[in-house]
Amino acid sequence: MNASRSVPVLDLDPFSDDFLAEPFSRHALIREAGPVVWLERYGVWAVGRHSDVFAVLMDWESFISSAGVGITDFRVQTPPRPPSIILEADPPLQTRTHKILARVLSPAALRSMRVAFETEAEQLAARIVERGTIDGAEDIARAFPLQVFPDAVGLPDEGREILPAYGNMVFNFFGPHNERFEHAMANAPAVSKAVMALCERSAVTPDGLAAGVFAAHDAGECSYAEAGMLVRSLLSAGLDTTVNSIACALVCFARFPEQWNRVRADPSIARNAFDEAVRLESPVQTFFRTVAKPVTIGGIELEDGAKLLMFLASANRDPRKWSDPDTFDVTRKTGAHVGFGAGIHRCVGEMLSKLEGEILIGALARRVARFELTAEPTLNYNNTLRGYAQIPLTIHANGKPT
Ligand code: 8QM
Repeated sequence: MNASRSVPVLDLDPFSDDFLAEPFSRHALIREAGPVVWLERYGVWAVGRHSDVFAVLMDWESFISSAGVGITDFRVQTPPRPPSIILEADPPLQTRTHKILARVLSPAALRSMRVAFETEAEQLAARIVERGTIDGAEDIARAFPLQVFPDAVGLPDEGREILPAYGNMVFNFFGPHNERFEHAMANAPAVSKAVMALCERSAVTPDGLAAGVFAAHDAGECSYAEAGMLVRSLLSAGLDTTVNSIACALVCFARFPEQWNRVRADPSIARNAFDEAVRLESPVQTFFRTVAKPVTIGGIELEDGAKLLMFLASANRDPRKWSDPDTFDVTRKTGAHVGFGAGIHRCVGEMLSKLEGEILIGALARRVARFELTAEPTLNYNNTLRGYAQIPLTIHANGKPT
């Protein structure tokens, strides 16, 4: 084994309130300790440097997803919802399902959403400028995706209200069985059942993303049950992620007002500004893989069956990769960040998320001169996601004294 190598052992708990309140300084400790470290509290390996996180993401044969991408090993424990057939799957299944969702979320499909997104973004921007004093987490970050995304999927109005509770369950599940996990999972069977009811062909409109998934079933690319599971994946992956990305972007704009001024001066950089916020804050902080054959990282052997934690957020601020990694720079070249993953599991909804971000930020840039924090934002603690419960803001309108 690793008798002759010194394995860095850390007793950090990456799922504790303490760690989540200020994860970034802890990530530096992990990166400095070595290419791979042992987290003794949970008995798992972890990587935090960009090059190692990226290498693990790319090597899906050594680091599999089908045993779960949380700390729970599906080969030992039964997960509270049937495994995702895209996230918690390996090729060849994942290749087939990814292809279906990639087509459903293709540029052509997204083009038809632009007008509806713009209309909603304009109304929202006008509304918050009118009000002046808002909670950016609720009135912008949750309000926008919660309206446009279920519409785009083709969900009925009735039943959508379950989605926040479902997201809370999905993203806390990836962590250990801490208090947050227990609380989020309290109603798991009922919540799962309500969500699956939204994933029936009879429940969705004939022109949305869900209908596109059922069309793939009609074409013989998947079973009816698999189509329902892929609609579930849209609902699992598409909402809380975007909500938190927008919340993170708002906090960045409030904390770096000169960067907001650059977006106002040239709204065509809104999309890159959104991507830079994803790099800096990493709404998806972590995911696990499971070691499927003996491998080494930095000369240290990882045993078959071990869980390995990837600190995506740490890779996104690794000074080995980024200059001024802690600085929000809306014109930075963001291409190499791993906030949307990398390799075969790279986010299939990335372009939809960026379309939402671009359109919303663009609409805000035309009306808002400054986002002023009137109190510290409060974090929403979650085992996977970084986001905000509240962002108390005064909105200063364009063309008025600030
Ligand atoms: C995270 O259920 C799913 O397929 C699924 C759930 C969560 C995600 C992705 C897929 C990465 C955003």
